[in-house]
Amino acid sequence: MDKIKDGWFSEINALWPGQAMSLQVEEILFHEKSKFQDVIVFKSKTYGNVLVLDGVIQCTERDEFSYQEMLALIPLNSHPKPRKVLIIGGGDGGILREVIKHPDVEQVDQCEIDQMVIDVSKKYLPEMAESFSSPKLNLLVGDGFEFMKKHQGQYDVIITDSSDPVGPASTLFQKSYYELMKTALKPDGILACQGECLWLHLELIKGMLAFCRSLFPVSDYAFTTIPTYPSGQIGFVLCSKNPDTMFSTPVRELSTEDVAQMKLKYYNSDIHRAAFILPEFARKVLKTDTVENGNADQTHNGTN
Ligand code: SPD
Repeated sequence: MDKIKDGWFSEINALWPGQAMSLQVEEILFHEKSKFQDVIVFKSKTYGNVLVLDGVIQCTERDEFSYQEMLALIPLNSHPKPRKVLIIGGGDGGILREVIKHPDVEQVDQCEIDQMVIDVSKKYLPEMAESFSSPKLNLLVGDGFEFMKKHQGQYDVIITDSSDPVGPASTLFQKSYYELMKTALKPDGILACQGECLWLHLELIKGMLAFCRSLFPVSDYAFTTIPTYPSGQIGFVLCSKNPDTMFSTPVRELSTEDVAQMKLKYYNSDIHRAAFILPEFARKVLKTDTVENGNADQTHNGTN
């Protein structure tokens, strides 16, 4: 609770030294330690209810849609027929809510390690957690590594909605985790993972894309803007086992009617394409191995 002082929550963390996002607190709704982490939900003055894990903002009711729509729909709309999807993490339910909207999705397996995150989200973040009742969902509370070891070659799309690379989540940013996801995907499967911030973690992202290139024929990085994540920006690492995947060109274009019917507030097909266009300081570092085919300079690596 030392993160809340004089009615303000401040997100102070060594991952973003010298800066902190602060939100004015109206009421603390929940605070307990689970088996895995410190869990806080507070009502903020201007961002609705806020979920905080180990002192780090995971989502606010006001801006969560930016992250959840983009992390779910960029990979789904890059796959020609995403029938079976696995979500690792994502205990607030927001990614699931967006995945369920895709008309081709028939089954979603979700593996979240912390039951407390699911429970507080159902109670305090009901609009994010609304799809936990979906008949398409098979929800498992447990370890994602163990789950994938037992479910090899099964998924069209795997989405990892993790917290930051400190403590237990740090393994989700390592090569061995991507190797495991590769084995859990079908031969033409796609993965998308929380991929951190260009302004703060460029070297980490560079390292991740380097091992992705050694594992997958196609890999790329896209980003979204979101006021309550550090530096207002967060990205996604995307990999495909199918050498024909072009992440920056959605295979499923959404009409204005589709966007309205799916109740999307951030994602549309134009912003899907735009999400891959990087500022020069990042492009120089991340887009090293380019294809000259008129599309965004996504990496095609010659691996399989
Ligand atoms: N710096 C915070 C990154 C959090 C990413 N995961 C958020 C979970 C939302 N479903």
